[in-house]
Amino acid sequence: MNLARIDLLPFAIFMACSVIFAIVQVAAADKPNVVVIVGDDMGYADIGVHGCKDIPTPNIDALAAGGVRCTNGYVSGPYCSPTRAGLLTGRYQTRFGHEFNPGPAPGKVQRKQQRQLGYDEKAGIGLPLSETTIADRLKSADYATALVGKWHLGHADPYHPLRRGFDEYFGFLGGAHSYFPGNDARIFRGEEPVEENEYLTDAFGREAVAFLERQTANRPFFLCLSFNAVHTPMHADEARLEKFKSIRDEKRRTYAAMMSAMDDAIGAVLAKLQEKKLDDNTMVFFISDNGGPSLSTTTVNGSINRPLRGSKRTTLEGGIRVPFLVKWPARLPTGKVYDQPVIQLDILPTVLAAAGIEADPDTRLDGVNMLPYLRGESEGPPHDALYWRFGQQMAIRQGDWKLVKYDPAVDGLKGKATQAKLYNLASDIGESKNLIAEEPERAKTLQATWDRWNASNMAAAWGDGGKGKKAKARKQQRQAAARRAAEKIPDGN
Ligand SMILES: [Ca+2]
Repeated sequence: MNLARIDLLPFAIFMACSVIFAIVQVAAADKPNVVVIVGDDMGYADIGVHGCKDIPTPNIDALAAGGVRCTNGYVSGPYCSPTRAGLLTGRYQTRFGHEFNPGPAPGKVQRKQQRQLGYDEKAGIGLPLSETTIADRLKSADYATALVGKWHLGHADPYHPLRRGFDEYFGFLGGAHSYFPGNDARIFRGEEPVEENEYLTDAFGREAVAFLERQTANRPFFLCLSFNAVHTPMHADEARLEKFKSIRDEKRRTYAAMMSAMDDAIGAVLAKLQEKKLDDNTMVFFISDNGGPSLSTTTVNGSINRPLRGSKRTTLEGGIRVPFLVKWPARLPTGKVYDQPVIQLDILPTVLAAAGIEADPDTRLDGVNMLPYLRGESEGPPHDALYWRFGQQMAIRQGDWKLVKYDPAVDGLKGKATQAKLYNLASDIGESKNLIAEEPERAKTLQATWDRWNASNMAAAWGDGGKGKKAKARKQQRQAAARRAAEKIPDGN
């Protein structure tokens, strides 16, 4: 027997393990950290780098200066919950019935779709459990994951952020929330209701910073900082209101103060990344979940979408084109402006590519990895076309052309949706000159392309996209209102 060989065996095993451990450590250190910051109901015009004059946003502007600003950045819908569903899955939410905001009371007409998606009727509705979130995927790759802020993807237990891939959660489950303490509305840490005494946007900033404080370079992390600012209710603190006393319109003044609070919180997050020397290898995304609401039946907040036309709730540019910034000093250019259309669905595949994570082949992702495009390595547009469906409204953008049926309330009319209209966004960003009579063939082709895409969608699993009668919808609203009152959970849209 070779004694020397036996003696050396444990040492060799130890050395081999050390090498493997070192490789794993290096790989973990190489994986970028990810921070996704979501604003709520922001106007396209309301950041400094988009020309805003009355509301300084130095920290959002710094984010743009340190990375890439996507001027044609979109979200996949004009409402809160659907676009958050798209963000977390990298898939058009219409593929899985999440076309509208989920309410607590699902309607019978959509039960078929709900059964198809595996809903437990007693458990309520939310982001279908058939879907895998970006947090699930990153957690599986050993990321530390946290959500701070608004959820709006289901109140019920199975849909709780802690069961959708997030290790940590601080925030509220509904679509809107008071910014001031004392109204008994629930803020949760994990699953425990907590008493929060700070102005809510400041509290979300504080919690995001505290999460970053606990992170090290040894393990990558994913933080989703999901503000309800600048969604209604219009609540601002006195100090920030004082800062904007020169703005005469009261709603705009309050909006400015709320924007300023969000910008301050973003500044604190960026400063903490820098202080911990984590900023170089941290990807930071910033989007709004939909455009600014200006239509009278939306959550009007004083936002401005100029030069875009339309509002939250419409498939015109004002509802779906949003501030869209990406910063990753280690791998992306700084101060770059990128003009090809991208969409929030791209964030998930971009993050997975950056982290070297393969998406399971069974999942059909709609987003694409933006990195080669933003780095200038791939020419041409990342998408052949982008698509929207929101009830009777629709839109497709292919190149500079857009075919759209939008909410007629924009034109002061009633009804489900306008006739299809054709716009060239390169020459008419404000969608004012309908070219459908001049370009009928182009319109027909765009409609056919949208129809092919739509064939792979399913009917809405809830909301006003079904064939429910008005009385039933009113009953559902009454039930939802009663439940919110009982639980003191404000809801929004
Ligand atoms: Ca929103």
